[in-house]
Amino acid sequence: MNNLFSIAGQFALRGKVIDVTEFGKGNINRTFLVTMDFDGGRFILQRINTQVFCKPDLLMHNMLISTGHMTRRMLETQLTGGRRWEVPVVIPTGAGKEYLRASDGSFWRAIGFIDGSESFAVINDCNHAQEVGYALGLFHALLADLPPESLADTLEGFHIAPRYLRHYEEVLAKCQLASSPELDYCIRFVGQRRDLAHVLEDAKAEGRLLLRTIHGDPKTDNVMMDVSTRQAVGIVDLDTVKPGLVHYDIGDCLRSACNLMGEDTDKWESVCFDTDVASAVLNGYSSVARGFLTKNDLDYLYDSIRLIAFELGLRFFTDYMEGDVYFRVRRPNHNLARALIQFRLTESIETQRAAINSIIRDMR
Ligand code: GN1
Ligand code: MG
Repeated sequence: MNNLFSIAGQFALRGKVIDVTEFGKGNINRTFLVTMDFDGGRFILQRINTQVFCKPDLLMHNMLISTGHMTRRMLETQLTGGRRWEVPVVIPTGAGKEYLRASDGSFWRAIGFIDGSESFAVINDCNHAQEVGYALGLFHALLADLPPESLADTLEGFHIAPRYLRHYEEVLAKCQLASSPELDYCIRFVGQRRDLAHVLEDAKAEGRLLLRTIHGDPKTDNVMMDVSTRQAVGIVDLDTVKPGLVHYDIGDCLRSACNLMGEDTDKWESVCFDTDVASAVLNGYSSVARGFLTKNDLDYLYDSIRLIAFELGLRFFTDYMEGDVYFRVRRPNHNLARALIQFRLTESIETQRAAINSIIRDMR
């Protein structure tokens, strides 16, 4: 704890650190809320997981480029329509660096806390869903003219589903786990959907879908909501901002928002995809970003919703079989339980294909 105080103190530009508490439920990095001894003095301190992000300086490079671009675009355009919108701010160390490498080699960075805001792992109501969609749409709109090549690839293979499938097959071939009904269900589940993994990458290779600047992880937890107006005021967690398909983002946002039982429920068999929430999210998204979605983009939306839920299940399941080397687990078999939830969600998406396509048709 002393160590955390001293690390936080190296970022604080004025005042004294009075509290450091673990914050949020991140599966990769460790996040802390730091409180200072003056009114409103709070910021976010993060220890970057360098096993996952092996070039953390690239992460900060992307963050500075993307936040700088968004801030300029907000000033130059009317995209926010006068609404409150906050772009995360990198807080430098006292020595003027955007990150800190501690003596034990750990990598730390600080980001301003968006005052008067909070976020939720599960959607509260349709207004919340609409706002989550709006936040992602505004994020895409603000970055629409940033050439994706100006950003580094901070996490090679991220959201490239065929790579996850290949890795899964290698891990499965070596897996020594004893058979169980859940394990067998997951193996069968993946086996029946091998073709699905290629859908977006094939469309990308054929030039039907184009690379853009994406968020990479727009789950509902990452959309900050103003505590009094109940409007979205920012989107945080910019570590996976990089070139990609907006489909990864839209699929990820929907697989998160439309699962009202959350990513961690113990009743995985009851998980379902809520189409009213999907409609509200896509409505909010379209209100700011409909303009840059092409016909091809819309043609692949259903596939992306199905794929990203499946892909996350596959990533959790592979990690379970590999011995929890990627996602932080909080209990035994946690990654298996997480995988079952995403697979069940995928099935629910499949059975509601017509309803989801009808929502997408309304966007045309
Ligand atoms: C991870 O650590 P966190 O919660 O921001 C993961 C996302 C998953 C998410 C599922 C870099 O994000 O891809 O969708 O868990 N991030 C990375 O909760 O792998
Ligand atoms: Mg994240």
